[in-house]
Formats: sequence, C-alpha cells, structure tokens
Amino acid sequence: MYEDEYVTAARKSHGVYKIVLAGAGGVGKTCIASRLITKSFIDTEMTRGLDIESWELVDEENDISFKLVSVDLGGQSQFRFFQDALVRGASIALVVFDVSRYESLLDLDEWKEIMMDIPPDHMLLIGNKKDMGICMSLEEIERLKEEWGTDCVIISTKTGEGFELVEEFILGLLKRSSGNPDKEEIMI
Ligand SMILES: Nc1nc2c(ncn2[C@@H]2O[C@H](COP(=O)(O)OP(=O)(O)OP(=O)(O)O)[C@@H](O)[C@H]2O)c(=O)[nH]1
Ligand SMILES: [Mg+2]
Repeated sequence: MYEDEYVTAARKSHGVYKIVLAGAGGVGKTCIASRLITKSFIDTEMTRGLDIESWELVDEENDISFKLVSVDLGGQSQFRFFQDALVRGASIALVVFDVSRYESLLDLDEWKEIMMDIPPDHMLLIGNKKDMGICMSLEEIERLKEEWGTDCVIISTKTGEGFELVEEFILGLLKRSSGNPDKEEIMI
C-alpha cells in the first residue's frame, strides 16, 4: 500500500451525506458544485433536470472524512414536477440566487415550499455572481434571511470571493451532524 492510500484508509470516515443545490436556472448551482469538488471554476451547460456527483471532503485538522453526494437540481421550471422527491433526506441544502439578477430572488418563493422539510439551520442561502455587481439592497437580503430563518452569504464562484464561507458552512454542519448516526443514511 502506498503511503497516501494508507493515510486515507487510516482516516476515520463519517458516513454519507446528501447535499441539495436549488435555485433558479442559470444562478450558478452547477458551478458551485464543481468548485466544491475540484476547487476551481468550470463553466457548465444547463442542467437537464438533475446532476449527481459524489466526492470525499477531508477535515485535515481532525483527520476525518465525509462522503458527500450532491443532488444538483436543474433550475428551469419544466423539471419541477419530479424534484420534490429528490430533496427528501438531504442533510444540507444550498439555495442559490444571482445577486446581479433580481428575478432570481423572486423565484426563491417556489423553492421555499419544496425545501420545507429541511431544517433552516441545515440550509444556506447563497447570493452568487458578486463579480457581476449587486442589484439588490442589503435590506432585501436581510428580509430574505428572516423569511427563511437561515444565514446568507454573497459570493462569486467565478473569482472564488467568499467561497470559503460555503465550504466552512458545510464542514461545520458535517462536524456537528457526525455524532448523530441517523444522519449517515441517505436517500436519493
Ligand atoms: N460572472 C459569473 N458567472 C458565473 C458565476 N457562477 C456561475 N456563472 C456562470 O453562470 C452560468 C450558469 O451557471 P450554472 O452553474 O450552469 O447555473 P445553474 O444554476 O446550474 O443553471 P441550471 O442548471 O440551468 O439550473 C454559466 O455560464 C456560468 O459560467 C459567477 O460567480 N460569476
Ligand atoms: Mg446546473
């Protein structure tokens, strides 16, 4: 066994977690998922209904790893009829809007209903495309946070600005959930 493989095998694994990405078409969900996995910005095409990826997230500090399965939902409304079922059992939800496109904020109402079974502290609102300029007020973003009962981060997946906040949110939640064996089961 090579040293790297040995280190990976010796690291304690903390189960499999499902992470859902939701939000209007074109807001950057697939780019966020790719950046989480590859640590770089990869331009993508529209998701036709659903994309699934899996990867391992390593917490170097505590030498533990988490297996993540991302369920990246296509934002176009024609796919909505089968997406409710795909949200079930998610440990984490990233709800994305585009800070440079006001309509993407209005589309979140529809997603709120779909995501209603996920506890608010397991959700993060993400205002993406900060590099394109922000066309909504801070008051509107505060109102959104209150309405959803969640935190909200403003980031650019393209430049990477603020992206560490998304990674920190995910790792923090996984570390808190890892003591709970019920969270180790996933449903897709
Ligand atoms: N300028 C800028 N463009 C971005 C950013 N994130 C994503 N994009 C671009 O936005 C477009 C849509 O990104 P996607 O990740 O495919 O969006 P999506 O939400 O998955 O879209 P659907 O699959 O249709 O729901 C692509 O052309 C990306 O390159 C960002 O932070 N800044
Ligand atoms: Mg997509």
